[in-house]
Amino acid sequence: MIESKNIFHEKAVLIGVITKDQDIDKSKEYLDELEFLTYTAGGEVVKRFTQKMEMPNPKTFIGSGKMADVQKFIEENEVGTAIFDDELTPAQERNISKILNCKVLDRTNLILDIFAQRAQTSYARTQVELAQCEYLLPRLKGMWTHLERQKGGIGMRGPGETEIETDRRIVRDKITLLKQKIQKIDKQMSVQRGNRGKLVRVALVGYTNVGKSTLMNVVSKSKVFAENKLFATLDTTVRKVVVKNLPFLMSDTVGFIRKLPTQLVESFKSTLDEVREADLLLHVVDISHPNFEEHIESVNNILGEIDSSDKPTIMVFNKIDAYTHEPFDETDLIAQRTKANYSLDEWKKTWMSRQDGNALFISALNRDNLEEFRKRVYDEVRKIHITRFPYNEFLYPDYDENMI
Ligand SMILES: Nc1nc2c(ncn2[C@@H]2O[C@H](COP(=O)(O)OP(=O)(O)OP(=O)(O)O)[C@@H](O)[C@H]2O)c(=O)[nH]1
Ligand SMILES: [Mg+2]
Repeated sequence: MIESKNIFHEKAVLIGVITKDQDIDKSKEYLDELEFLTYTAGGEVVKRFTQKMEMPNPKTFIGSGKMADVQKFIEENEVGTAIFDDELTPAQERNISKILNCKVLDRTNLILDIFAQRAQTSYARTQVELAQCEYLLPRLKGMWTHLERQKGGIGMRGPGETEIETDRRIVRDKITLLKQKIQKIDKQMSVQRGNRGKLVRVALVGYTNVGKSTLMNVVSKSKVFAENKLFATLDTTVRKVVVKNLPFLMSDTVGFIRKLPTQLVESFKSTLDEVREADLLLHVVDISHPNFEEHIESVNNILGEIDSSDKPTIMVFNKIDAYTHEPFDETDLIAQRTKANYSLDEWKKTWMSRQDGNALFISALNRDNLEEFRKRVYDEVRKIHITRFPYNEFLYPDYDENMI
């Protein structure tokens, strides 16, 4: 299953809906992200289709007229893949495949596929494979239920059902096997973590592509893979960092995304142990992204899912070099001032007061304001450190900028 490397060699179209809860702007932002995901998976988006509707059509997600447009475009332009922004039910996927006669994927498929492509270590691969199996299993069940309904429960012992039952058993067995494998590695990793002693543990967390690995590299002088694609990092890297003479551990891990498939959060729980067991979180945000506030919310939701909401956290707003805003025209009597008009200073004020001072504004790329970053992290780590090593406090005198 994991071999599904580079399923894309072809052109793709994106399909999304505009609903009551998802206006035109939101829909555009979501499709932008879906396009970035497609690009990360190796595909090329040639057209986007959107439709205004109360709620998605239960049979085909979009209406039949729009579907005919999509079908025509796909045929005329030899498009191989249609990608829907929301999770499709097994029935929708089947119906749409029949009409479009091409590969039909949803957001979850796409994310799972990127994870499969990017998994480097056997541990990451095992976790992704588990997520893929978990995703597949209810879908096989869906197919079976569908058959049962169609045939009214009579004559169900036919080859169709047996095949699906066998498939389900194979997938279930595989899930058991993968879980055992993960458990074994977990034990080894937990021993490794135990061996690290009582050093304070700091975890970088945040939405995907915000610059966590770049910051890790700058701070710890290590070489963690960073690039402008989604989910560059799938494993957790831990480095010992010393600021002045205070040592602590810093970890960089997988980035989060809106609607991260639950199967992935589940199976990546062990990779996320580093976050769960951290003493301090550095929540990195890409302030140059128009949707950064929504990203913060998604990250906070996932932190909640892994019981890490209440940890001490510093908000680290990165990419200040790339932040742009539309200056507000005071002479325009009709226009309303919006957040898009905020200057960097206004965001600083807003977040400093919201976070009780626990916010930093930096550029990891240009190394702007890294001194303040180091100082803030040092102060927080030191507070925790001296509770663990109370007799060694004299070893860690107050921060002195000249000594870094
Ligand atoms: N302009 C600008 N770009 C940055 C900055 N920091 C990182 N980047 C770029 O943002 C992209 C993503 O950086 P990564 O460090 O890979 O991001 P990440 O958060 O580790 O991403 P995932 O591992 O995919 O979750 C890269 O192209 C970086 O060069 C910054 O301060 N300013
Ligand atoms: Mg990374």
